[in-house]
Amino acid sequence: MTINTQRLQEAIALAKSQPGQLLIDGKWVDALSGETFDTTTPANGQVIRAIAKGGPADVDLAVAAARKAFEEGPWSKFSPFDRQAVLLRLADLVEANWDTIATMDSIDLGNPIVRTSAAKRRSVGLLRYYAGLATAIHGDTITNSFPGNPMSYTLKEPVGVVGAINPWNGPFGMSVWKIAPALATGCTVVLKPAEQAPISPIIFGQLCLEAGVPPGVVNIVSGMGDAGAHLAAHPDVDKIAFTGSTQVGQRIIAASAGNVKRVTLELGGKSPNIVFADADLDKAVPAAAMAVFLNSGQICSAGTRLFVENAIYDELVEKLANFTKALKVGDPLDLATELGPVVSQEQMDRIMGYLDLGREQGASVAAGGTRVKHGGLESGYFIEPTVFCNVDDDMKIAREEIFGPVLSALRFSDVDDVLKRANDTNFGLGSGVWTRDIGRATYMSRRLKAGSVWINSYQLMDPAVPFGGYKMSGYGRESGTEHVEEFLNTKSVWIPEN
Ligand code: TXE
Repeated sequence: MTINTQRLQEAIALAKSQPGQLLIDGKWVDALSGETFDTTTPANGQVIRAIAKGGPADVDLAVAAARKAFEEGPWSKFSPFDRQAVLLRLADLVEANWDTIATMDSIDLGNPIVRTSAAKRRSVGLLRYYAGLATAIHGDTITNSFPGNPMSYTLKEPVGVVGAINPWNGPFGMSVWKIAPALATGCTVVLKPAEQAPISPIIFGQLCLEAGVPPGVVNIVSGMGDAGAHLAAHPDVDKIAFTGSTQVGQRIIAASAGNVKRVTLELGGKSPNIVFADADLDKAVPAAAMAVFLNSGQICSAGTRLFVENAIYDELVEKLANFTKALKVGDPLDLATELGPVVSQEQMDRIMGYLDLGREQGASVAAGGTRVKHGGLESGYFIEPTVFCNVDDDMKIAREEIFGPVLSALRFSDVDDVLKRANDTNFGLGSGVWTRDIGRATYMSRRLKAGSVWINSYQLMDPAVPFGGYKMSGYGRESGTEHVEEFLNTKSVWIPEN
């Protein structure tokens, strides 16, 4: 499946007609340095457009605007119902502009258009869900033990200025996921999108303005890691919401210590997906494959360690390999494409390194295993979806996050043994269990050390259901009412009767 260059040029022209500057205090501005960086499409490495390269000085301006909007601006006078109305308008605008957003994420990130189009439901759903929560925030009246029972109650107050730092694997959706709860609670935001896929987050900034978000409430500073680091260390930022690598997450914790910021972290994973012999294999095989190959494996909760019960191991691996070989890899803008390229040359090289390592350490390749070097895809960052079998727990491909379309199939024969092995990782984001035995499903779900357990399913996510990690996959929860709490302070008020 070759790249349709005319369609790509049309999409690039559309990208060039979108804003590409920094959004600070309600205005589009160049970086103070005047510098820009090029964002490219992983479909063939072509430059899409130049984007303003914000640095620490621009972050300072954005944080000052966010502080002013939080303390003095009209935002602090918006009632919860006003904020709800803004979020609902924003949801309508996002819905109306979805074709552009989907096209931008498909060329900037490489995610197939079928998937970026389907992601509308999630982004619009998130905005409407947080709009609902904006008017549902409340404290409690609490009975206490003092004589005379003075009144004691809690108030919920926005934490203040939020620094949101995002990765590239869900450029638009993750921008919504960080900004919508901040707006629902009355916080103001400085977003630092990922340098690999900055176009659609900037479009979200434009839509915020159109929806009536006041100047300074949402600021967007595209740029490199130094802009993120400055935000994380900034003394006037009250909270950092970060999604990305565990290594950068650790740096953010250190940087945030200066003013003891609130921090939420959604980091890497090496999630186990466990298939018992009694599972419905017709459902388990495609789901287990797509638990890894969705977004070319660039999903933090990808079920990359597939544990298969001994009795069905050979059968399942064969079915999985056949399913994988039939997946259509190609042009992200083609409706028939199921897997696009990975995001960058850097990520491709990293993944190719793991493919070599898997072979060197003794794993066998049941499907894929190489870069796609034919059919007009040679200049893009395409990697065949890959199934490794005969993988041992100690191999690097079974221990480290690859963040590419690479699945490792491991054998097991005992429930408690597989539980121990599944939990033998520093990560704890997702997990899956495939069985028809409800007792076993319950047993497993209670013992898996992960923030999500999917039974006879994988990767289900909803605005109302919390998502987050155990262990080095991070802390804090996104989605659900718990997410809103991450943006609130609780104040206790005491009032004696006299
Ligand atoms: O992530 P980074 P990268 C994992 C995945 C991937 C690896 C590297 O394994 O292969 O991380 O990806 C900003 N202070 N995940 O390099 O570096 C950076 O500019 C503050 C898992 O893209 O963590 C970008 O905006 N910010 C993951 C964001 O942090 C800094 C998603 C993420 O970049 C910074 C992505 C610093 N010192 C990668 N340095 C997931 N959990 O979904 C960089 N940044």
